[in-house]
Amino acid sequence: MKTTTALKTLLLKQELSFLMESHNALSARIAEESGFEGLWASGLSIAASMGLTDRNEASWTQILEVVDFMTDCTTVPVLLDGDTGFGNFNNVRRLVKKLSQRHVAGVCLEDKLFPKTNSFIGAGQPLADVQEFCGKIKAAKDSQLDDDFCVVARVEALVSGLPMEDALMRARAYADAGADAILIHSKQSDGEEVLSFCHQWERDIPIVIVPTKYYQIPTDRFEQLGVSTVIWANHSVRAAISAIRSITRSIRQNNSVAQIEQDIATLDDIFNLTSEYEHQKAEQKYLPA
Ligand code: SPV
Ligand code: MG
Repeated sequence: MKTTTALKTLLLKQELSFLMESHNALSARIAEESGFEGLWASGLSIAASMGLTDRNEASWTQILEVVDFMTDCTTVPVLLDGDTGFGNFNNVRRLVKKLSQRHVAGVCLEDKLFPKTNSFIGAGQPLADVQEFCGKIKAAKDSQLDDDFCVVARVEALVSGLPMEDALMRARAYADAGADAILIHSKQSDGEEVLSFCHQWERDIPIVIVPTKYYQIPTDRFEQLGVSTVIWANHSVRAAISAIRSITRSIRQNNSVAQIEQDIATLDDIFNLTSEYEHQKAEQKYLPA
């Protein structure tokens, strides 16, 4: 199955689907190996792994390069966090064309302004004009090279402190503009506003959520309310930071690696993850004996 079709199937199926954050090829490969059926190429996590803020400091072609390595070494679909589309409708057209060419299965576009700021920073952030954002969604849909490429429209109204009616109005407008799914985002830790949004959502198109702050709500509750897809948005890069910090500190304190050898991946693990052994077989096949 094409990865675009696989992502569309994940979004449309009755049961809850899960996308795991990946920020480079290695984390993508590990997420697939762990059984995830789809990946979230997180803007925050890719930027963090470059040592940059989540404010569009990295250019869109630098992001494209990272996501290209991710799709190259996996078979599951990748949904790219496309932020605000890196400009206006025209930048969106170019982005979607290049993503389609690189076998990225879909893009998520959020209704904020370029350069964006992470949703968990500061108070309310200015939102895009509804009609202008609808134009971006239409431009994205008109530019996809594959019929099943998915455009997820992300509603930031609740994050910006606007009332539920605004969030619903925006989501309906984005659905009308052709979005394949709506991502409703929230930074509240009790998850109530997302539950309430789902309760009031009357359209057929799928809802995607990112329970980074309201992680204590059992996923069953979202499934009961008809949520389609849950994104675990930053847990791979956060795991990497914790593990790297702990091991690095231990090496520094002990001037030795003996005490941590059992706690880290083996070299063989690296060779497996990077298909080293396949290369050895290929040498036998293609190099003169
Ligand atoms: C990301 O992973 O970059 C996201 C999700 O956009 S969040 O950080 O929650 O805004
Ligand atoms: Mg992001």
